[in-house]
Amino acid sequence: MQKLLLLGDEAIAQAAIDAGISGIFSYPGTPSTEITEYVMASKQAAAKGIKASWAANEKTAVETALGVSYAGKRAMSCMKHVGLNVAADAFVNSAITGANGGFVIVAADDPSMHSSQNEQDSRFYGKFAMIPVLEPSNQQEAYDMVHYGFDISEKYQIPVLLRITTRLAHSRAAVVRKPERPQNELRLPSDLKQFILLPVIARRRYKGLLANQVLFEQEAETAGFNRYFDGHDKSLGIITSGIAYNYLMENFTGRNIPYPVLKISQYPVPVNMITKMEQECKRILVIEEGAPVIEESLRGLLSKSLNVNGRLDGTIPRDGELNPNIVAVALGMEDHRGMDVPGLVVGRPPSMCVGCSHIDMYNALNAALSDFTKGRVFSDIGCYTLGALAPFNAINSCVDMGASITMAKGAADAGLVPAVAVIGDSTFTHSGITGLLDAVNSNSPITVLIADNSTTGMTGGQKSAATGKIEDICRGVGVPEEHIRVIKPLRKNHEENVKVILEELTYNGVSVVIPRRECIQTLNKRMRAKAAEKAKAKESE
Ligand SMILES: Cc1ncc(C[n+]2csc(CCOP(=O)(O)OP(=O)(O)O)c2C)c(N)n1
Repeated sequence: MQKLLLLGDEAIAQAAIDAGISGIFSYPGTPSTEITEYVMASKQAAAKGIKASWAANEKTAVETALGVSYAGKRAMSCMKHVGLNVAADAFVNSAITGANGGFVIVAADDPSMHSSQNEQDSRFYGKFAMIPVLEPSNQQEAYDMVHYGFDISEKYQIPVLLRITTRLAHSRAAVVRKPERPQNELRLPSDLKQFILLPVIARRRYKGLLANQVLFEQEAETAGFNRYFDGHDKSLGIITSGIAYNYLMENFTGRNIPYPVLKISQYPVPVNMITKMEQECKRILVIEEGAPVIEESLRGLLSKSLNVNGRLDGTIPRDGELNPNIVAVALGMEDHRGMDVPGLVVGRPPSMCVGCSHIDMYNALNAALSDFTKGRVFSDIGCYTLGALAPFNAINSCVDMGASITMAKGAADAGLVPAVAVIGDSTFTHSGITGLLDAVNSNSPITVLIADNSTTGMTGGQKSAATGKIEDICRGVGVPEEHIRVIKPLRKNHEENVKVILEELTYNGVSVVIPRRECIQTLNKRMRAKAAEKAKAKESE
């Protein structure tokens, strides 16, 4: 079969195409974005008519994919870990409705918060929803697990969660492809009431989900992704999972480990394999990327009080991404940390691009707010969050997508008037609209700046669902027409922009100011593509 050099994200995307998906619906978020981008750019996917699109948010993405599954076809939905919080209602309930066509949800966790606001472990969500969870340790396994995930999803009529982490998503390795499968035919569920979660149906379905747990456990014992490797030195047994398995291997030349090793890549945890290790070994070391999910579950499983080391007792740091060196230290081996980065490479804090429209927006906002006391700007997640840094020091919060408007409303309702929200165009359609409706319904005195650079800039410039629609949405939600103001954030317009913002700050109700100018990165990209097209046309003349 063909061998390809792929990122972990790309391996998942290629596998989804080969495994016969009919649709992929996602919302961008590092480190998951490249999965959907790969399918969007794939000629193979286009030829197969696979639908690939960015949804307004992760919840709408999961629900759309569930609709594809309802229709009997295979679907995938991808997001970063915090995206699963947004999709959680649909995600957890989809475990009760079950799947019809195969349904795989990919959550990409970001230990050490390289580009995230928290460090959460999506395996908890899988356990919470009581569905099978797959956790690949390398790119090939990621590819294979997508095929297997669709298999068990259809076999047990259940959504499957594929959990990856940053290092796997963004590193490349050779991947051997499997034969392509055709897409499913349209085939509605045999029980047309299965997806109606009225209590009487949901109770029955929930009992079915509980009954299936034993089958999911058997799958985890027998599918071959969970493996027990024997070792002659039983003073220690090692349980490891996902990418952490590779970090363990890197510490032993020739991959010769003296201790028994249990590699867990499929959940629910394989109880029989764990019991075997408990019986054989004096002590267990748990090495897992993310939260101590396996380690905590051991506490309920082990019959005798065995010595268990891991993140919970500090043998491994409680937070942050693992690496081979941390694993070596946990094993009592030599600390082979490399040399420190020499002073030649100076750390570079993040900053907005030269020419970014957000710079002019913050200059105008800061000037407009100069006569008010500080601490009244609630921001959101996007490139404009960099307004927190010097020289702007312009914002006072960034919590989760959409929280700018709702927090400003809360603060205004509590008496902080005026309160300001700053939200990007993509974040506005992701989670800002309902908060704006709440503010309109209570006529809260807030001014909302919707920073419209007509793209999802932070994650690399994906299409924004808001483009061309923001004024209509605000009008539809009930913001008075005369308090929806569009400004062009440019240095030459500074005085005029300050005046507009100031006028709206003094309005005693909900006002919206839309600083609108294309993202400098997407503008440059567009210009380059145009120039290349022109040059090509000239060549062929
Ligand atoms: C729930 C959730 N999903 C996805 C992300 C990743 N993410 C961070 S900001 C952002 C959108 C940024 O776009 P926009 O609001 O238009 O602002 P811009 O970066 O273009 O200024 C995304 C998708 C996230 N942090 N949280």
